[in-house]
Amino acid sequence: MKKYKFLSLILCFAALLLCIMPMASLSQETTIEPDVAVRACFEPSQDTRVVKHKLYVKNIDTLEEQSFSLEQAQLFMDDFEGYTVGSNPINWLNTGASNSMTENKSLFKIFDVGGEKVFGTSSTLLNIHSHNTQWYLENEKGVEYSGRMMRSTIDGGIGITFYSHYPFADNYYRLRTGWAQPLHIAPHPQDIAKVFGTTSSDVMPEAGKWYRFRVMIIDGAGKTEIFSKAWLDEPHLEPTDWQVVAHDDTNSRFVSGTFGLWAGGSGAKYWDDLKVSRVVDPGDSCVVGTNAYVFEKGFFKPGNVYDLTATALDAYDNESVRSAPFRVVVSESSNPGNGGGGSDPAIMEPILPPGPVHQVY
Ligand SMILES: [Ca+2]
Repeated sequence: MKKYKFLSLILCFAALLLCIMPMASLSQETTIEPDVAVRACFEPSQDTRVVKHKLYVKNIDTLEEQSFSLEQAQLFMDDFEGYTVGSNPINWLNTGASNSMTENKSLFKIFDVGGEKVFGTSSTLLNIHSHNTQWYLENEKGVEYSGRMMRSTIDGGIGITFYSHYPFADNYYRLRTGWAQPLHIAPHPQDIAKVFGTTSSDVMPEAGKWYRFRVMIIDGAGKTEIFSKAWLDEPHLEPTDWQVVAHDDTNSRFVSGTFGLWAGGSGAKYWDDLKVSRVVDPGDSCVVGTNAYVFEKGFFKPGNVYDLTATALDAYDNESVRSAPFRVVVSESSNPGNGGGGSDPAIMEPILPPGPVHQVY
């Protein structure tokens, strides 16, 4: 990471203009209801590590400033609360022991753990899996797989799979802990899939405690990059830094697949709050649709003037240079925060012409 920052600095001094890439520009939506949405547009960048956008909104009248990180586009989310205990959630395929690709419905099911519905297994068979059959991720610049997991004994092996080719082929990347190992990336099978870099964390999940995890997979230039972190569930805070910073730059690297669960050995293993999101694609010039910033109702006050600036964040949450401000005024006549039931769209009018890094749509 330090090396990367240093390299960026060198490049910045060498080419002052280029160093603000991805240059951010802002555009406006005029008919999003009930809240205002702003689209952020970025110049395509060579830096595929740009994964998140951030918007700063400054009220020119009060000088109050707030920032918003762009929500990633959610593809899948299940907290399993909608299922009955003992049932199989839809779109999940359970497969048998020893990395079998044959279905075995009984291995994974819904459990009640502490009053919450979770997905899990009480089987102690080795190398069993459940795979999501709804999503086969491909042609994605980046995706993030998050959730939480817990094992009932320290001897149990528990993990999650991603870019998995089940049930067609027995290969995938995996974040797992097992036996006396901390959470680490264990690609499978080892003679095909290889990862390099910092492939292990120092997090050794304790028995009976939930651990949150985030895994981000980026399709970089000639390599699949894998970032991950895990931490004790609330009230513990998410660590700032990625614990795993790994990559696979072999010719057989995986760039597509589904996501799932892996387990083996003693005790029960549980998963919950599984979510897969699309990481903001830096190759797209604009962030649209579900990627738009949506503000709380009443956030923008009628008649007030705002400066919007955007920036991009890399995988380490380092910000690029902010864009020049894009000034808007919220119309007096159409205020999203006036309690009108959200029927009136907010109108944000640009009062400055677009500058060199601005594009107004
Ligand atoms: Ca749940």
